[in-house]
Amino acid sequence: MQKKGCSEEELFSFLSSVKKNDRAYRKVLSSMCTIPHPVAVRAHNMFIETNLGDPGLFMGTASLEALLVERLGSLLHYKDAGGYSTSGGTESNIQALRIARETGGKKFPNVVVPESAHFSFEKACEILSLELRTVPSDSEFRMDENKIEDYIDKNTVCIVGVAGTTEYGVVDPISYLSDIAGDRGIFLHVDAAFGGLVLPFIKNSPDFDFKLPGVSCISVDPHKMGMSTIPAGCLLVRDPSVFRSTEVDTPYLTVHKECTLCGTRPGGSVAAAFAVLEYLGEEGMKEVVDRCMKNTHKLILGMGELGYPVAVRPTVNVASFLCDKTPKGWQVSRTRAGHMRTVCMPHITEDVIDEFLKDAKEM
Ligand code: 0PR
Repeated sequence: MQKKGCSEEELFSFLSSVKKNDRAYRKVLSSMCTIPHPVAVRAHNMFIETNLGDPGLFMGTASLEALLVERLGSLLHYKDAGGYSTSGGTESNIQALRIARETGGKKFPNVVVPESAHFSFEKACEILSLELRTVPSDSEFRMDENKIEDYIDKNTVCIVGVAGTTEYGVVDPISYLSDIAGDRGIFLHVDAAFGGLVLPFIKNSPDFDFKLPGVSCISVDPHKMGMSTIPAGCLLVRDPSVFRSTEVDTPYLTVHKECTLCGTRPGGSVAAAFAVLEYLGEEGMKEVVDRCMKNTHKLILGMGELGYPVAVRPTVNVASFLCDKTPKGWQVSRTRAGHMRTVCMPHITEDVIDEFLKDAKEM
């Protein structure tokens, strides 16, 4: 730290020079985050100093968190869902597995996840000392229905399904998982960190949420397709009493128990997440998702014409291609199998796709 502070002008000129090293979103097709919606930024700034870690001090903000949970719960077919805001999919997945472990009551617990699961489950299992069992994918990169049962036994405390996979944008057979979990009384967690704010706005999309009776818990991230500011995730549960399993005493706060993983939690991004959903409503969200899906299909068609077929037709706006090159100046990513992975977030407009395809032709 400098002994003496600097001038504000000096400081901000330094900050702008640093920011120049960040990539603007325009040519980034690898990200699941995007430019926040203007109402998100306004709401975030309005609640910037609030801390949901001590909700008794910020009762207004805490009521917004409850409203966010209520809105997301209703969207995912259970308006009485319990929940709280998290820093994103990783934290939600850790907490989901923590609840499953605590309520499962097994001495040597294991968790069954699809091969396509996000790497956050690896972190969660390591932290929680859970055995991670990985079910191979079928030819469409979904959890193979015929193999699931081979991985479940009497020590399985949680089955995980992904609704909108990170690498291929597909949805696991959640309805089948719901039947198995229901029959065996196993906690079923659905990672809809990405798909949770896409699938409800797509006609005839597969069931993945609380509509299925076996689904116990869902991760959904407003800082992805919800166009919120970062960090904004949400963990939803069918039975709010499961939160007792992760509670600790917090004697010197305004509330005396806390079930969340983080202590201090931002209210700004919660206000932002709520603001976008409220402002756009279902119709506005559907328009955003329609546009992203239209652009995804345009990209799939264009890449196909250039000789780069899509690895699997996605259900959400993530498309991966049999292509080992990268157009100059663009940011894409690679799946574990080496496919070119793209995500058509709201900042990827139709003209951006045209430009990308033009450059892809020349690579
Ligand atoms: N579950 C799924 C299905 C995800 O796709 C992700 C993130 C997570 C959980 C974890 O969410 P958090 O990162 O919010 O904890 N998937 C992206 C990924 O890891 C996140 C991402 C976002 C990556 C922006 C790059 C980027 O620029 O690939």
